[in-house]
Amino acid sequence: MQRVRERRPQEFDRVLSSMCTEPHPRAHEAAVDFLATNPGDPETYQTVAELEEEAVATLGEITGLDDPYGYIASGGTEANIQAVHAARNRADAAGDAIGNNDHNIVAPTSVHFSVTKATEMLGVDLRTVPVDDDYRADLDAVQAAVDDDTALVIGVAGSTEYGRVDPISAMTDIARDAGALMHVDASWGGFVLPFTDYEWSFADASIDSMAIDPHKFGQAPVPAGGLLARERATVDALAVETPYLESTSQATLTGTRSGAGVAGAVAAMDELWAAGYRQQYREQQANAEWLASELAARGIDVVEPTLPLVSASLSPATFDALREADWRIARTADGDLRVVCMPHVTRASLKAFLADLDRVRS
Ligand code: 0PR
Repeated sequence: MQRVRERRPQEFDRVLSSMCTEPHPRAHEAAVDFLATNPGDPETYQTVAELEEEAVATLGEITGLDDPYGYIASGGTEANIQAVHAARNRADAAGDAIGNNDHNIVAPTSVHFSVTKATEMLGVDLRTVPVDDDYRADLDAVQAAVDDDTALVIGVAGSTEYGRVDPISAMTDIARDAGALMHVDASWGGFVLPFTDYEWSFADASIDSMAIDPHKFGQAPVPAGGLLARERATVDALAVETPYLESTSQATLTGTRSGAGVAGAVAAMDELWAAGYRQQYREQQANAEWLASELAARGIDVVEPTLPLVSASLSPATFDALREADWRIARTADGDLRVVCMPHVTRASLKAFLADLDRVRS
């Protein structure tokens, strides 16, 4: 049997729903080269371990952090889980002294569902607060939700459904006043936000940790997420001893993990940081604005794309007809169409999409 050889992976030309993209060719090559390496065993696979340190250093540069701690995770899910995990462990350690281990975390309803996974696994209470009319965390609601038992506040910098950036600085102030840590989920937005005026980074606010995924806008192959921390204590709070490895401790959630993601991330960032990513941001932001104006010109309600992501209302029948025409499109929880302008999305494919939209609506 040749079950794989007979098949080709899906083309990207009709994929408008994905937050992953085709890896940069150099990243692809690097991933193949390092496929059999395991950064989970850094004393055996020393080259990939060095590359991981370099990846974290470059992610620090991108996010405004001089001496970053952290590692290349399997994705935004793992980075978010570990941010909650570290905050819980740090709060536990502080709480032990006063006999209180009853923690909560506060995040807007727009937060990615990986945070639900984290709080379920870690036994902490998730307090979600509403977003405002522009889909950003409502600050009064954040303020009202935090208390002495809040271990972590999470803000999203580039939200999954509408590409919104929460008011990170103000949320960080609220977290600080409550004695909580602050985490920013820039899993999707992290490689475009450096080219915008948003306040989102370690340089903009005294945030403690961040998720930023090379395998999304970073053009690295899956699996390559990033967990970054300002203080060593955050990563130390995750570390377990590794008695039979030559290294002494491990802070990752996974054990054996792919060196392909690590090497691919470094290769992509070497090629693209900063000029290539800037160019990609400009093109995709222009594509998103163009698509939004074309949809609006057809009388369709559109949410303004503040990052390269367009949401618009389409009837279920139109949506289904476009799926039938092989467009890979997704919906928000409210049923809006969601088009993510990732690097593989070209103006030509958006034109073809609009032509099909006009056909199915007529
Ligand atoms: N944080 C944010 C803001 C995200 O948008 C996502 C993923 C995550 C965290 C979790 O990241 P990982 O999936 O890397 O663990 N958001 C999309 C989603 O889950 C990702 C996606 C990727 C969707 C590829 C579709 C797709 O084809 O919906």
